[in-house]
Amino acid sequence: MLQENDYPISVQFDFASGTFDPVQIRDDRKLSDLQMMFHDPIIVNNILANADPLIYEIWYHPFQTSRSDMALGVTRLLPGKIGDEYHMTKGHIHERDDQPEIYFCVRGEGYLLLQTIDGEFRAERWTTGTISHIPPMWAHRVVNTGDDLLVFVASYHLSAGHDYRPIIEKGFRKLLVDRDGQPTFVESQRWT
Ligand code: S6P
Ligand code: ZN
Repeated sequence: MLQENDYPISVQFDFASGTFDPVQIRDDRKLSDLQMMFHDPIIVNNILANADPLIYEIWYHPFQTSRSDMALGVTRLLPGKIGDEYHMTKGHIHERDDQPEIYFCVRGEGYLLLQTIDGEFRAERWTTGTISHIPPMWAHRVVNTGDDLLVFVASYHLSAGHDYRPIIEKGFRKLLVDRDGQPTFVESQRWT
């Protein structure tokens, strides 16, 4: 017997704006939400003394039925840098170690950074149209190295859970910084 929430639902994605309608929840992540993520605390504090710029928006739609818990998340990552470091998402690992995710870059360019708890590191180059599979047990972060908005669509299970602690504590092994106008990987000092 179907329950009230067991019926199909569709939303309409707009490629021009990188948004969809109807949206259920929208989260804005500002610099103050990512203080621990960028490598130069002096630059972060100098910016925060005057302003708290928006880094990205997350538009969510949970699809919960009586037997399933999928979620759609669209992230709009603004172009820009904090000092020499490109705008990026906080990054997290799923609490459940059997939970993968699909990311689809629908606009812009950059990198998907992936890292295991043991420190295995991968960087996937993204251009518009790249679709990446994030296996379970890999922390994930997206970096916008372009001049345009980067938009990606995520599909995952709500029950996967989000753990930000490993990223807050040690970050990713590599940072993406601007060196003479070129996105360049450098080793993170925080990673030991
Ligand atoms: C959820 C999925 C995305 C992120 C979003 C923001 O599993 O990976 O929807 O939540 O891209 O990133 P973060 O690291 O701030 O959650
Ligand atoms: Zn995730």
